[in-house]
Amino acid sequence: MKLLTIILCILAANTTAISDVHIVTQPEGENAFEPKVINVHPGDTIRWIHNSGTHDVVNGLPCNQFEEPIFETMPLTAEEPTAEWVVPAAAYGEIPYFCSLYGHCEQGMTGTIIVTPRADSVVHVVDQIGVTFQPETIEVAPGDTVVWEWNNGGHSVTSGGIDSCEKDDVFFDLLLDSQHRSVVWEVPDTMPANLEYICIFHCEMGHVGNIVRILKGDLNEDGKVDGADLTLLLGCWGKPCGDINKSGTTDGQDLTILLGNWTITP
Ligand SMILES: [Cu+2]
Repeated sequence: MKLLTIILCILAANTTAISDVHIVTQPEGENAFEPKVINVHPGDTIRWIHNSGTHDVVNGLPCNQFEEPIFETMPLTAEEPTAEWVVPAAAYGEIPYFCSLYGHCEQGMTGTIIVTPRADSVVHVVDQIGVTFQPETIEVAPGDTVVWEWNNGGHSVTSGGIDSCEKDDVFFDLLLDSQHRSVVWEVPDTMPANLEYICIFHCEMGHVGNIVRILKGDLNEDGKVDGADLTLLLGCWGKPCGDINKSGTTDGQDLTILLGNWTITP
Protein backbone atom coordinates (compact mmCIF):
# COMPACT_ATOMS: atom_id res chain seq x y z
CA MET A 1 0.00 0.00 0.00
CA LYS A 2 2.80 2.37 0.96
CA LEU A 3 4.61 1.65 -2.32
CA LEU A 4 1.43 2.34 -4.27
CA THR A 5 1.11 5.74 -2.52
CA ILE A 6 4.70 6.59 -3.40
CA ILE A 7 4.14 5.52 -7.01
CA LEU A 8 0.98 7.66 -7.31
CA CYS A 9 2.81 10.67 -5.86
CA ILE A 10 5.65 10.26 -8.33
CA LEU A 11 3.19 9.94 -11.22
CA ALA A 12 1.38 13.11 -10.12
CA ALA A 13 4.68 15.02 -9.90
CA ASN A 14 5.82 13.63 -13.24
CA THR A 15 2.86 14.91 -15.23
CA THR A 16 3.47 18.55 -14.28
CA ALA A 17 4.80 20.30 -17.37
CA ILE A 18 7.66 22.64 -16.61
CA SER A 19 7.60 25.72 -18.79
CA ASP A 20 8.74 29.21 -17.93
CA VAL A 21 7.50 32.68 -18.78
CA HIS A 22 10.19 35.13 -19.90
CA ILE A 23 9.45 38.85 -19.65
CA VAL A 24 10.95 41.31 -22.15
CA THR A 25 10.10 44.96 -21.49
CA GLN A 26 10.24 48.07 -23.59
CA PRO A 27 11.66 50.53 -21.03
CA GLU A 28 9.62 53.75 -20.75
CA GLY A 29 10.71 56.35 -23.31
CA GLU A 30 13.29 54.03 -24.91
CA ASN A 31 13.27 52.34 -28.30
CA ALA A 32 14.76 49.11 -26.98
CA PHE A 33 13.99 45.59 -25.74
CA GLU A 34 15.23 44.68 -22.26
CA PRO A 35 16.87 42.22 -21.88
CA LYS A 36 18.17 42.18 -25.46
CA VAL A 37 19.05 38.47 -25.40
CA ILE A 38 17.00 35.79 -23.64
CA ASN A 39 17.61 32.07 -23.20
CA VAL A 40 14.51 29.89 -23.47
CA HIS A 41 13.46 26.25 -23.93
CA PRO A 42 10.83 24.73 -26.25
CA GLY A 43 7.39 25.20 -24.68
CA ASP A 44 8.34 28.38 -22.80
CA THR A 45 6.35 31.60 -23.19
CA ILE A 46 7.89 34.96 -24.06
CA ARG A 47 5.85 37.97 -22.94
CA TRP A 48 6.69 41.43 -24.29
CA ILE A 49 5.52 44.32 -22.13
CA HIS A 50 5.12 47.81 -23.57
CA ASN A 51 5.57 50.94 -21.43
CA SER A 52 5.38 53.93 -23.80
CA GLY A 53 4.93 54.95 -27.44
CA THR A 54 3.93 52.43 -30.12
CA HIS A 55 6.00 49.38 -31.03
CA ASP A 56 5.68 45.90 -32.45
CA VAL A 57 7.63 42.63 -32.38
CA VAL A 58 8.49 40.97 -35.70
CA ASN A 59 10.66 37.92 -36.23
CA GLY A 60 13.28 38.20 -38.98
CA LEU A 61 16.65 39.63 -39.83
CA PRO A 62 16.86 43.12 -38.30
CA CYS A 63 15.85 45.43 -39.92
CA ASN A 64 14.77 43.34 -42.93
CA GLN A 65 12.83 40.15 -42.94
CA PHE A 66 13.70 38.24 -46.14
CA GLU A 67 11.21 35.52 -45.19
CA GLU A 68 7.84 34.78 -43.62
CA PRO A 69 8.13 35.67 -39.92
CA ILE A 70 7.38 32.87 -37.44
CA PHE A 71 5.75 35.45 -35.16
CA GLU A 72 4.56 39.00 -35.57
CA THR A 73 2.58 41.00 -33.01
CA MET A 74 -0.02 43.69 -33.39
CA PRO A 75 1.28 47.15 -32.45
CA LEU A 76 1.89 47.35 -28.70
CA THR A 77 0.13 50.42 -27.35
CA ALA A 78 -1.29 51.70 -24.05
CA GLU A 79 -4.52 49.85 -24.90
CA GLU A 80 -2.76 46.64 -26.00
CA PRO A 81 0.38 46.61 -23.85
CA THR A 82 1.44 42.95 -23.99
CA ALA A 83 2.08 40.24 -26.55
CA GLU A 84 3.06 36.61 -26.13
CA TRP A 85 4.72 33.90 -28.18
CA VAL A 86 5.05 30.27 -27.14
CA VAL A 87 8.25 28.63 -28.35
CA PRO A 88 7.16 25.57 -30.40
CA ALA A 89 8.57 22.06 -29.89
CA ALA A 90 10.71 22.61 -33.03
CA ALA A 91 12.46 25.97 -33.27
CA TYR A 92 15.59 27.65 -34.57
CA GLY A 93 18.41 27.77 -32.04
CA GLU A 94 18.70 31.53 -32.56
CA ILE A 95 15.67 33.70 -33.39
CA PRO A 96 16.25 37.39 -34.14
CA TYR A 97 13.44 39.93 -33.90
CA PHE A 98 12.93 43.69 -34.08
CA CYS A 99 10.44 46.56 -33.90
CA SER A 100 9.41 47.36 -37.47
CA LEU A 101 7.80 50.76 -36.70
CA TYR A 102 9.11 54.34 -37.15
CA GLY A 103 12.73 53.35 -37.76
CA HIS A 104 13.10 51.99 -34.20
CA CYS A 105 14.99 48.97 -35.51
CA GLU A 106 17.66 51.22 -37.00
CA GLN A 107 17.91 52.85 -33.55
CA GLY A 108 18.75 49.47 -32.07
CA MET A 109 15.32 48.14 -31.10
CA THR A 110 16.26 44.52 -31.73
CA GLY A 111 16.40 41.35 -29.69
CA THR A 112 17.46 37.71 -29.88
CA ILE A 113 15.84 34.56 -28.54
CA ILE A 114 18.26 31.70 -27.91
CA VAL A 115 16.53 28.30 -27.76
CA THR A 116 18.40 25.59 -25.86
CA PRO A 117 17.43 22.11 -24.62
CA ARG A 118 16.04 21.78 -21.10
CA ALA A 119 18.67 21.03 -18.46
CA ASP A 120 17.17 17.58 -17.70
CA SER A 121 16.74 16.60 -21.38
CA VAL A 122 19.00 14.07 -23.10
CA VAL A 123 20.50 15.84 -26.15
CA HIS A 124 21.21 14.18 -29.52
CA VAL A 125 23.33 16.25 -31.93
CA VAL A 126 23.01 15.64 -35.69
CA ASP A 127 25.51 17.38 -37.98
CA GLN A 128 24.74 18.41 -41.56
CA ILE A 129 27.80 17.45 -43.57
CA GLY A 130 27.32 18.06 -47.31
CA VAL A 131 24.12 16.24 -48.30
CA THR A 132 24.13 13.93 -45.29
CA PHE A 133 22.84 14.03 -41.73
CA GLN A 134 25.33 12.47 -39.33
CA PRO A 135 24.49 10.22 -37.67
CA GLU A 136 21.78 9.30 -40.16
CA THR A 137 19.83 7.27 -37.59
CA ILE A 138 19.37 8.25 -33.96
CA GLU A 139 17.43 6.66 -31.10
CA VAL A 140 15.42 8.98 -28.87
CA ALA A 141 12.73 8.96 -26.21
CA PRO A 142 9.97 11.55 -25.67
CA GLY A 143 11.41 14.45 -23.66
CA ASP A 144 14.82 14.12 -25.30
CA THR A 145 16.03 16.96 -27.54
CA VAL A 146 17.46 16.68 -31.05
CA VAL A 147 19.78 19.50 -32.18
CA TRP A 148 20.71 19.77 -35.88
CA GLU A 149 23.86 21.79 -36.57
CA TRP A 150 24.45 23.50 -39.93
CA ASN A 151 27.83 23.14 -41.60
CA ASN A 152 27.55 24.50 -45.16
CA GLY A 153 25.14 25.19 -48.02
CA GLY A 154 21.37 25.56 -47.78
CA HIS A 155 19.24 22.73 -46.36
CA SER A 156 16.12 21.98 -44.37
CA VAL A 157 15.07 19.67 -41.58
CA THR A 158 11.61 18.48 -42.58
CA SER A 159 9.61 15.55 -41.25
CA GLY A 160 8.37 13.50 -44.20
CA GLY A 161 8.82 10.30 -46.16
CA ILE A 162 12.31 9.42 -47.38
CA ASP A 163 10.86 7.48 -50.35
CA SER A 164 8.23 10.05 -51.42
CA CYS A 165 10.41 13.05 -50.48
CA GLU A 166 7.19 14.76 -49.37
CA LYS A 167 6.80 16.63 -46.11
CA ASP A 168 4.18 15.50 -43.60
CA ASP A 169 3.50 18.94 -42.01
CA VAL A 170 3.33 17.25 -38.62
CA PHE A 171 6.56 17.47 -36.65
CA PHE A 172 9.00 19.99 -38.14
CA ASP A 173 9.85 21.89 -41.30
CA LEU A 174 12.65 24.38 -40.72
CA LEU A 175 15.62 25.69 -42.68
CA LEU A 176 19.20 24.79 -41.92
CA ASP A 177 21.43 27.39 -43.61
CA SER A 178 23.78 30.30 -42.89
CA GLN A 179 20.89 32.30 -41.37
CA HIS A 180 19.52 29.33 -39.41
CA ARG A 181 22.53 27.54 -38.05
CA SER A 182 20.73 25.16 -35.74
CA VAL A 183 17.33 23.57 -35.21
CA VAL A 184 16.19 22.38 -31.79
CA TRP A 185 13.38 19.80 -31.43
CA GLU A 186 11.99 18.58 -28.12
CA VAL A 187 10.62 15.11 -28.87
CA PRO A 188 6.86 15.02 -28.09
CA ASP A 189 4.88 12.08 -26.67
CA THR A 190 3.13 11.82 -30.05
CA MET A 191 6.30 10.77 -31.86
CA PRO A 192 5.76 7.52 -33.81
CA ALA A 193 7.97 4.43 -33.43
CA ASN A 194 9.93 5.52 -36.49
CA LEU A 195 10.05 9.09 -37.81
CA GLU A 196 11.61 9.77 -41.18
CA TYR A 197 12.81 13.22 -42.14
CA ILE A 198 14.28 14.87 -45.23
CA CYS A 199 16.11 17.90 -46.54
CA ILE A 200 13.50 19.24 -49.00
CA PHE A 201 16.26 20.56 -51.29
CA HIS A 202 18.36 17.40 -51.54
CA CYS A 203 16.04 14.53 -50.64
CA GLU A 204 16.43 12.91 -54.09
CA MET A 205 20.19 12.95 -53.51
CA GLY A 206 19.68 10.97 -50.32
CA HIS A 207 19.81 13.84 -47.84
CA VAL A 208 17.56 12.09 -45.33
CA GLY A 209 17.54 10.90 -41.73
CA ASN A 210 15.74 8.56 -39.40
CA ILE A 211 14.64 8.92 -35.78
CA VAL A 212 13.75 5.76 -33.87
CA ARG A 213 11.70 5.94 -30.70
CA ILE A 214 13.00 3.93 -27.78
CA LEU A 215 11.00 2.91 -24.75
CA LYS A 216 12.81 3.94 -21.58
CA GLY A 217 12.12 1.61 -18.70
CA ASP A 218 11.69 -1.51 -20.86
CA LEU A 219 14.45 -3.23 -18.90
CA ASN A 220 13.72 -6.75 -20.19
CA GLU A 221 13.32 -5.40 -23.76
CA ASP A 222 9.97 -7.11 -24.44
CA GLY A 223 8.45 -3.99 -26.03
CA LYS A 224 6.42 -2.88 -23.04
CA VAL A 225 6.99 -1.37 -19.63
CA ASP A 226 5.17 -3.40 -16.98
CA GLY A 227 5.40 -5.20 -13.65
CA ALA A 228 8.27 -7.39 -14.84
CA ASP A 229 10.37 -4.27 -15.50
CA LEU A 230 9.35 -2.76 -12.15
CA THR A 231 10.48 -5.95 -10.38
CA LEU A 232 13.83 -5.79 -12.19
CA LEU A 233 14.27 -2.12 -11.28
CA LEU A 234 13.48 -2.62 -7.60
CA GLY A 235 15.92 -5.56 -7.55
CA CYS A 236 18.59 -3.19 -8.90
CA TRP A 237 17.92 -0.43 -6.32
CA GLY A 238 21.20 1.30 -5.39
CA LYS A 239 23.08 -0.65 -8.08
CA PRO A 240 23.88 0.26 -11.70
CA CYS A 241 21.86 -2.53 -13.38
CA GLY A 242 18.53 -0.62 -13.55
CA ASP A 243 20.08 2.79 -14.22
CA ILE A 244 17.83 4.29 -16.93
CA ASN A 245 19.00 7.92 -16.79
CA LYS A 246 22.73 7.03 -16.71
CA SER A 247 23.27 8.63 -13.31
CA GLY A 248 25.41 5.68 -12.14
CA THR A 249 22.84 4.06 -9.88
CA THR A 250 19.23 2.91 -9.75
CA ASP A 251 17.13 5.33 -7.73
CA GLY A 252 13.86 7.28 -7.54
CA GLN A 253 14.57 9.13 -10.78
CA ASP A 254 14.77 5.84 -12.68
CA LEU A 255 11.55 4.69 -11.01
CA THR A 256 9.89 7.93 -12.15
CA ILE A 257 10.98 7.36 -15.76
CA LEU A 258 9.81 3.74 -15.70
CA LEU A 259 6.39 4.64 -14.27
CA GLY A 260 6.06 7.57 -16.71
CA ASN A 261 6.44 5.13 -19.62
CA TRP A 262 4.15 2.47 -18.16
CA THR A 263 2.46 0.59 -21.00
CA ILE A 264 -1.32 0.96 -20.80
CA THR A 265 -2.92 -2.24 -22.10
CA PRO A 266 -6.55 -1.89 -23.13
CU1 LIG B 1 20.25 19.33 -48.06
